[in-house]
Amino acid sequence: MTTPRISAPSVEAFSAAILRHLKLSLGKDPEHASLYDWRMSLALSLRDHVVEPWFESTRKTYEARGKRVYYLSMEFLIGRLVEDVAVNLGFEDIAEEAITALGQNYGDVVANEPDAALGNGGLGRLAACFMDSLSTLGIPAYGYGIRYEHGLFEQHFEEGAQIETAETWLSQAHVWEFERPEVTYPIHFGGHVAVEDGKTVWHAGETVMASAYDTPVLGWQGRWANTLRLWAAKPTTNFDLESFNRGDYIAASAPEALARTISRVLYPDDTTDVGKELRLKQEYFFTSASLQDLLRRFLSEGGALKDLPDHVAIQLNDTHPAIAGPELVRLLMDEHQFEVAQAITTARACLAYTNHTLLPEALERWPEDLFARVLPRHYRIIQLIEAAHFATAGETVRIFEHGEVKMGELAFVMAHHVNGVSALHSELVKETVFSDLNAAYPGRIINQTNGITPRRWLYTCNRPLRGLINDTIGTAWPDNLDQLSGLTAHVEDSAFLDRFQAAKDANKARLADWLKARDGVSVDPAAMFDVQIKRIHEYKRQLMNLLETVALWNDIRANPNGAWTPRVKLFGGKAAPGYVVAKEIIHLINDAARVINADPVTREFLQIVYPENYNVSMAEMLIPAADLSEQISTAGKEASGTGNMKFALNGAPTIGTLDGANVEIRDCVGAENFFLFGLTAAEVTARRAEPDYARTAIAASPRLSEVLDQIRSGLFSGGDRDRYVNLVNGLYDHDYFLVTCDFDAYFAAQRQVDTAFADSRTWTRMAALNTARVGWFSSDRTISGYAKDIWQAQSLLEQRDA
Ligand code: DL6
Repeated sequence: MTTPRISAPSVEAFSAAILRHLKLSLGKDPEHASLYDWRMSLALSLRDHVVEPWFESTRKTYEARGKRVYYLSMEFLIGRLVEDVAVNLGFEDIAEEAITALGQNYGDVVANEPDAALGNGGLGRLAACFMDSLSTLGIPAYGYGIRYEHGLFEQHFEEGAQIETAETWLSQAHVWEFERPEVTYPIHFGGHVAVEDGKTVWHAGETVMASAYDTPVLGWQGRWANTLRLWAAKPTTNFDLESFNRGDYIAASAPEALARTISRVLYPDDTTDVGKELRLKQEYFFTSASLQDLLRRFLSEGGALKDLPDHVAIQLNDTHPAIAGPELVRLLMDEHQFEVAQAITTARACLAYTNHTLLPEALERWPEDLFARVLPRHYRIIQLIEAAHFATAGETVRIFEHGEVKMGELAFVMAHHVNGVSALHSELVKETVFSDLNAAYPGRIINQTNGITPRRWLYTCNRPLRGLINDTIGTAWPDNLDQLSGLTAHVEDSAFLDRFQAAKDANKARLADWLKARDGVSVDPAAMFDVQIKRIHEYKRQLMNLLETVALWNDIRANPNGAWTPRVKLFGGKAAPGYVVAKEIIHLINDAARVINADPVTREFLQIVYPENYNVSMAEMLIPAADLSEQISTAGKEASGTGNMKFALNGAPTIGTLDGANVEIRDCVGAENFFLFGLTAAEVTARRAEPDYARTAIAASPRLSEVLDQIRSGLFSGGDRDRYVNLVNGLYDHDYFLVTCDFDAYFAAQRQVDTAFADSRTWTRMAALNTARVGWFSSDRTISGYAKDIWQAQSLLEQRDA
């Protein structure tokens, strides 16, 4: 194990630091301090120890003059940081003992921190895991994104239906960030383009300022710290005094309000039409600020722009920052006098693009007229880029088509590498969405299977299992996760399996207590915890899970004395506010839960629990407590998944389809430790071509027919036959995601799960093998792959022990 860089304070010294912050930073004495005050003081005391390694890493980065990675992402789903920082510093015990000595409950203090919910789901959480790994590996990197005033909306249920309210994480001071008022860049929109003295000039119609806020991201054992730089939009003039003096107070504040709109809200949907213009402005806002910033840094170190690709690797997290291509070309041409061809070549040598979805509606396209109005200079530059692309690759693939600008194609053409996020997904990217571009630019598409940081997703969130692993294979695994394979030798050892089971039981008991305390819901920790947590989407098929639950309920009612395996079906996730079908699915789950949970005949065997407002912190509670991981998307639709990796790592076998990274997880854990069902991606395509495939599947399944009839009859909706008519008719008429076709196979696989779970020793062995065999899914491995295959970036850590 490598030694921590940071020397830990004594508990007494750390307690004194907390008290000092309580007094001097919070202005409170211990007698009157609230939980908030204690949490802030703890966070500030931890932060004091982050600054030095952060400075040192920055110093080394400047000295090395090597390559820096710039990760541009609309989303960073960070969650809480107190525990994360304490763990990475190696101070977790000290922090806990100090807070306890001061008369506070550490768990309560930690839980007081709001989640930084600057993302929708997998894509944003991946970005957060990548930041963690970049720091752990000592690769100089900056994350660039938006400092949204309101993160992902808060979800509430009213009579089972999802209601959204604004999230308000910044209503309290965010202690982890440092404001950089001196780091600002103008961001222009609109206006027109003119040629003056042979030079193209953009006369902008509107300008806002991008203002930087930096959060240090500390890696494992404090060896390295990179920076997450988030941009807030500010006006060029803060306040219109003339209007104020006239008594027009609203007009006086208008410039600030208008500018702030740009960084006010995280869009709760990847696919929404609402606010198209604002979203385009958000994307350009943070991308332009980030590129201006990295160019300023490069030039301030005396770099020559022709050498930019040797020093700068820019990764585009999906198409959201795809405007980086034309923006970098614009900066090189308009501000640094590059010729167009040289600008395009230089920009492309810096840029790489990650595709995270094959869903056509999630591949961004902007109406040409909107785009030309908001970004007139870029509109012209994209024409130049398209012309250069035609000259190289012919005109098979256009960037402008049907009156739209296609951002996927733009990102592809302007990237030296394009990567998918699982082996299957990367192949499908080649065969489907980008097949022509793949033919035109062979070798450009590569794969980098996603990963997760084991520091947060096992070490921190699953203390009981951490303890067992430390005792069994030592403590070097958190930054060398392949070492988990050492657990394999112990899966026949009954003492080890007892402890593995005890760890799971402890996590289940913790979840049960939390559900009781937060929602007043009682669950039986002896039952199987069967968990599906993720964004609510038709392709993820929460609906199929619910239909299977109702079918199981019917079977138990028909045979109440059968040997049923008790189950708690746990759901968690938010639906985009404008996604009507997803919201109907949430409503149906909650409606069915009300009826099924009240049934005295089935109560001891089946329960549905759907805690509202799923977020990162809730995932940290649910995943270690899960017995079964639901990864049941329609094959070919889930690009990778990362929840699937977190569950397997925490000893929850998967029931799943051959989709995304499930395929690779199954290869690693072994087919016998994975409950596979359903059509393959190729079979899905073939089945869709069959006439009436859904009606045929429903007619062939008496179980499914019964469930659909029950829903239609109003059984779960208080007699209201209209509530789910669209949802049910949708399955008969256009079941694009093949819920009906996979239903029977899914039901059968669940019964295999029942049987396997009933044999608790065999189940625990299977769970332990899942943990032992998924070390490959560490985001350290993923980032090492990006560094080697895409960025050519090096670690600056002096020495890393094996
Ligand atoms: O790559 C991270 C994550 C994958 O694990 C998920 O499978 C994928 O759905 C998600 N993609 C997105 C982008 N938009 N959509 N839909 O969130 O990326």
